[in-house]
Amino acid sequence: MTRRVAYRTCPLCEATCGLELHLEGDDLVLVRGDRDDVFSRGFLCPKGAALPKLEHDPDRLRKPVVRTGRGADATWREVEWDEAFAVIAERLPAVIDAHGRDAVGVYVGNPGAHNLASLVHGRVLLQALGTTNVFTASTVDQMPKQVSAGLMFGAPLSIPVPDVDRTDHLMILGANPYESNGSLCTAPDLPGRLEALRARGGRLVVVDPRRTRTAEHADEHVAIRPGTDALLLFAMVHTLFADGSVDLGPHLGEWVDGVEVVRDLAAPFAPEAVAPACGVDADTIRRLARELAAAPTAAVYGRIGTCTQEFGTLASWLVDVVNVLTGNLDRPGGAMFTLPAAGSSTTGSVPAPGRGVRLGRRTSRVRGAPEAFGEYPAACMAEEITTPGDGQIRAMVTIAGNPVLSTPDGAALDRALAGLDFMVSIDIYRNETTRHADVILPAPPVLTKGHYDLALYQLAIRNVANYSPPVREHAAHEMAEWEIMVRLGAIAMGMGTEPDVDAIDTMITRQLVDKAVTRPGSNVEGRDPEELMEALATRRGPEKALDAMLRTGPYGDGFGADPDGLSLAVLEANPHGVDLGPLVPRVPDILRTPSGRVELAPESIVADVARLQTALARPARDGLVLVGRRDLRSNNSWMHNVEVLVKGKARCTLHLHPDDAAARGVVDGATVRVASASGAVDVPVEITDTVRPGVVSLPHGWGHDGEGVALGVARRYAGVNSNVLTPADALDALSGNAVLNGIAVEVAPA
Ligand SMILES: Nc1nc2c(c(=O)[nH]1)N[C@H]1C(S)=C(S)[C@@H](COP(=O)(O)OP(=O)(O)OC[C@H]3O[C@@H](n4cnc5c(=O)[nH]c(N)nc54)[C@H](O)[C@@H]3O)O[C@H]1N2
Ligand SMILES: Nc1nc2c(c(=O)[nH]1)N[C@H]1C(S)=C(S)[C@@H](COP(=O)(O)OP(=O)(O)OC[C@H]3O[C@@H](n4cnc5c(=O)[nH]c(N)nc54)[C@H](O)[C@@H]3O)O[C@H]1N2
Ligand code: SF4
Ligand SMILES: [Mo]
Repeated sequence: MTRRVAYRTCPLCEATCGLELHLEGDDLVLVRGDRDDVFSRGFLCPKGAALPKLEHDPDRLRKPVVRTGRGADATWREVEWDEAFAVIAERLPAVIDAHGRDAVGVYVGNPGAHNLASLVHGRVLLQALGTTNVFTASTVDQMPKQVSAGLMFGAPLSIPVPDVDRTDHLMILGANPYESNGSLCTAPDLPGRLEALRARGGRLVVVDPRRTRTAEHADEHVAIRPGTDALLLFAMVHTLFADGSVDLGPHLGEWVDGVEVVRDLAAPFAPEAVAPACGVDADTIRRLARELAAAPTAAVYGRIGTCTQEFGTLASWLVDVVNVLTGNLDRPGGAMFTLPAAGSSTTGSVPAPGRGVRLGRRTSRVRGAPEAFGEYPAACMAEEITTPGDGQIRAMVTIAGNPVLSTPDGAALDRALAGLDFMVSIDIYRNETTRHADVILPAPPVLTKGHYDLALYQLAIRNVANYSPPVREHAAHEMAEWEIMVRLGAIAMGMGTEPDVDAIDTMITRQLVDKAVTRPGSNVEGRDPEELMEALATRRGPEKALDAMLRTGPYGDGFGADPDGLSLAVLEANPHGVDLGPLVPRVPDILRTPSGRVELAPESIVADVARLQTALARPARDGLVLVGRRDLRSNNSWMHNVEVLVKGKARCTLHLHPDDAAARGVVDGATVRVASASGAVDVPVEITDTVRPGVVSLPHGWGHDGEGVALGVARRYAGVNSNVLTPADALDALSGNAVLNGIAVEVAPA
């Protein structure tokens, strides 16, 4: 059979690597890194290379399935799409009619952020469902950063990224890009870029309770106590003020409000005051601050470890406070804002001020947790399902998510889902979560999807644009994911099972076009929307909307206004991507705060500092705390059914320091019981001094041996669900983000 080659961006993690796909007919047989990719230059990790195995996985759902019976009596039946939608149309609107729209809850998982269909049409599905009970993986992930960025800069995705390729000094807290390949910092081959930073004489400092591979490749590793990053960063701020070395730089100085407030807030957090809590001595803290201030350019970057903890928003905020105070925000080599080609809310030419962000417009029914950007904490899901009363969730829609393994108190959520009146999932597997669904609608294989990283290119360390067309057509039994979403939305709107899919699709793009022609200063301001829609008439689905976004975006062709500008056609002609250059300063244009300035001391954040002070005063607790970890060959909960990635040494083990092991009489390889306030798991132990004493580490996303889980390979490497140990009541107050790291646990021989 003839071989052909196609290019596409890897959809599996945030690194957006270019893949060279080798196909025999429509069959994917080999994946290589695309050496001509403008961003990734041939980089590839084992997950990308395993894409053929994922596409061919016999356990993948190929047709919709409908469940009858529950638990041990459940049976699953493959059905045609018509029948699947008929079942949904019979049961979902019935829940809405009887109990109102809030009786339907939605959970959107991580792959949704890597999926153009979900980013464009998923929003329409949420609108169609019309529920306030929206949950996503964001509140077990980056919500604190979105809150701090929203309050400081005026929009939740105005998140500064470290200018890794040009910086002289990088301080990383709570991220391990040697395993994760980076997050909120889109940078293919981030490890290689860190090595290049050191090779050109730069300095890399890693703050992590574990000596990770990233820490091993750094100039310095600071083994902090979990959950204390806000204290450490505050002490660095304190030092900068005490030294008189605060210098915002001429580029930024006049655009920042609140510097004095921050100075006063930092007063109680002297290095000596925080050192015992952080487990980092005062001299080290002072030196870390001074090195940052002295470096020609520097950036501080915090990720999962700084977000999914008790003071997630404060730590996320302080990361950027330090960037500002050292003069490194918004300048080359510092922490900068991307100018993406499409999909940004801050690339219009209307300058600041803006409306800013408002948080806590509603509170959750059961515990009164505030919403953030339209979502309630994922940690509230189980109680909203099980607590009777008005507004109780009685049906769930899950899209590309596995919250039973990825959100707090997974065991409670598992039980809650089992008691729903109705559940529908869009997924590719019947796993720990989707086994509770009455209907699972299978997303089609990657090869059928067009791909553009609408979300991740907003956080890239270079301005890039790369579109991958579908590699093959849908087979007869496959349905585009955007069409699945449109159909599901139509059913929720009471439009039945035969909606006019193209009319709904066209409406989505029409809304974008209408906005663009009325946006002052846009490259199509005042144009006739009909004319623009005509130019998009040959496109369908997410591509139609994407083309509109690209053409009206900051590099766009403005539908003829700039013949050299970007459009989807230009990206189609450049299969290795288009490099739009290094990051450029964006202050003040990017600012959308009501003041039109950088808010260094937003009110709600200032108010939260009292909570941190209380923590500083509380006596140190003896005993162990649990943190997570990631592995290069794994991807949250869902790539464990690919044998080449899971085989070998067991991955789901508890890392325990030799001193802590000796104190408990635990030997390497023994099974221990790890118990927290919310539950217990039995897991094999790996004794290692890569964790600091007092800290144990267990990866999340495992525990695949449940009843009804149709993952043949993963079942053999089941592991345990670490989120059984995550209490659902521990949240970062401002963002509603779950505290997944720094959990008090006890470990004893099982
Ligand atoms: N303890 C602890 N818990 C954590 C974390 C941690 O560090 N520690 N990390 C958190 C983080 S950062 C995240 S992002 C979350 C992830 O939380 P989730 O998003 O809930 O979990 P995933 O494992 O990413 O599940 C992805 C689901 O999408 C399905 N899927 C894959 N491809 C597609 C597709 O193309 N279409 C559709 N429709 N479905 C698809 C998979 O089968 C799987 O069911 O976990 C969080 N949980
Ligand atoms: N191979 C692989 N790649 C992935 C994923 C995956 O599951 N596997 N998941 C993807 C997703 S959804 C995301 S969000 C990103 C996450 O990307 P990263 O943020 O790089 O995630 P981790 O590798 O979990 O690194 C977090 C680090 O924080 C440390 N840590 C824990 N608690 C604390 C603390 O209190 N303070 C400090 N300073 N550090 C702490 C942990 O020891 C860990 O090394 O990775 C993405 N890429
Ligand atoms: S690093 Fe991420 S984007 Fe790159 S090949 Fe691996 S999984 Fe895909
Ligand atoms: Mo994530």
